[in-house]
Amino acid sequence: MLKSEYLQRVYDQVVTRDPDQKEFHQSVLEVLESLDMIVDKHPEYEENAIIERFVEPERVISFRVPWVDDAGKVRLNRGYRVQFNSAIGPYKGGLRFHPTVNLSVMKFLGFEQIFKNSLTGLPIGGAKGGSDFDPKGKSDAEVMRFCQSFMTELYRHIGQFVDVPAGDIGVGGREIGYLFGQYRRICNSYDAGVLTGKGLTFGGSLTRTEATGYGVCYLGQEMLRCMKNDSYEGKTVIVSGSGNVAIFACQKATELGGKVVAMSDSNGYIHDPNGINLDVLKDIKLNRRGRIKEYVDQVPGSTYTEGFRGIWTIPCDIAMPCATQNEITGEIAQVIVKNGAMAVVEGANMPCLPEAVKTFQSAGLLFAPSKAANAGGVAVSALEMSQNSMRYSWTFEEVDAKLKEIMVNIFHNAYDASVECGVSGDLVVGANIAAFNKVVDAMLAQGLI
Ligand code: NDP
Ligand code: 2IT
Repeated sequence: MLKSEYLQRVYDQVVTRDPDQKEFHQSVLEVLESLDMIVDKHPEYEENAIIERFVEPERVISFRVPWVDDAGKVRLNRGYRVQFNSAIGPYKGGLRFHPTVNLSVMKFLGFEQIFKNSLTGLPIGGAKGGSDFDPKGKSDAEVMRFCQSFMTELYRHIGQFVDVPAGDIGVGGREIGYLFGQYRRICNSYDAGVLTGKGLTFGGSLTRTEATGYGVCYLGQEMLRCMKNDSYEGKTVIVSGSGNVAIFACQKATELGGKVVAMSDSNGYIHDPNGINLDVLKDIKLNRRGRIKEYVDQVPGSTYTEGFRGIWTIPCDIAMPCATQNEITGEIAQVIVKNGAMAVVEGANMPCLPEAVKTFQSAGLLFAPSKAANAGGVAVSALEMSQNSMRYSWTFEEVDAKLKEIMVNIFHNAYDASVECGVSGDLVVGANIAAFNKVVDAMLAQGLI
């Protein structure tokens, strides 16, 4: 139960309106629990129906995506774009292609994106999109035809000043290339800033590929430094997942002196007590689109175990879940605590269930929520938009330095907000409040929209 009657009423309405949208309810409740600490001091929120507006997307687009497979059979998927909030800038957020995509998942991700994008300090609103299409096992030609069909509808809803999609699960450089090609063909215009995560030969930014994973570690590093006078040096680290975010989180954690001993995919996990060999991992995942179990064929001393949640039974100092939402349950969190971990840094969006977050926090672990910790990807996306507008490219080192500065600022803004709220070091509350304040200011200043 929330203390504020107003917030409880808004939450009840969210649940009543869309009773099946469990992931969306979860992300809304977490934010309302944070706002519960400050809402009494802000009668203007209720007077202006601010929270009601905040939890209702500005626009939801759902469309059919027909495409032809290699056997000549017509297939059909469902596409979405949830344009959640554009108070501080054009809608911005990734596209996810995965069979689990539905409106609840799109709305939770779009809602989280409003806060994350606000925290970057850059002028970008919140959105998310995607499809229940599964790129796994599809040929390049099938993926291309699907992307072309997807963009044939999406193009009319996006634009560099309107809405700027990027990648997420199942959408990487290959997919963004096909999507951009189709956008350009339909619009007859080289609007590079309409998509981010593009290839380097057609307007992409250096460091975008690495940005989310690097950013997770930069934020983790600042958190360890400021809150425990510590670092990644000599720490045992576990990174779940083995996609874009996980690979570059593993790389940066290793560069910072940590030893990553386990990674996973949706089938199982590998344990390599000597530290993950990144060359082998990258070759399997990035060059061959293979499965993580292939790692053990090439690296003596490593083992593979079926089932992706078992990874958390391995002891570690720093846990970095970088696969997908709701991976870490309350029970798993207790195991992580019992094994002596000191910090959890969320790379995926909402990978820890609420009871897991509470378990970590009450056991005194440092906890960096995804909204803050994985904002580096979208931050460099916004830097890609800047470079596209300037018709200019920064070097890898320049973008990396800006990314680091942004992540350090995000930590301090969230930390300072937690102190102001009287819950010093609770970065969940701090990130929610710091992000919310900026968006609400912009909403109030712009009148009833
Ligand atoms: P990828 O598609 O590159 O990789 C996803 C990884 O997570 C794969 O290892 C995949 O395993 C695993 N995974 C996906 N779904 C499930 C599932 N249902 N159960 C278990 N494992 C699963 O995606 P990203 O690395 O880009 O994204 C990972 C997370 O990071 C997501 O939560 C995403 O929203 C978030 N994120 C991504 C950003 C980006 O810039 N790409 C930015 C900020 C956040 P398998 O191969 O078996 O499916
Ligand atoms: O969840 C995310 O922040 C992303 N998938 C990246 C979004 C973006 O626009 O770069």
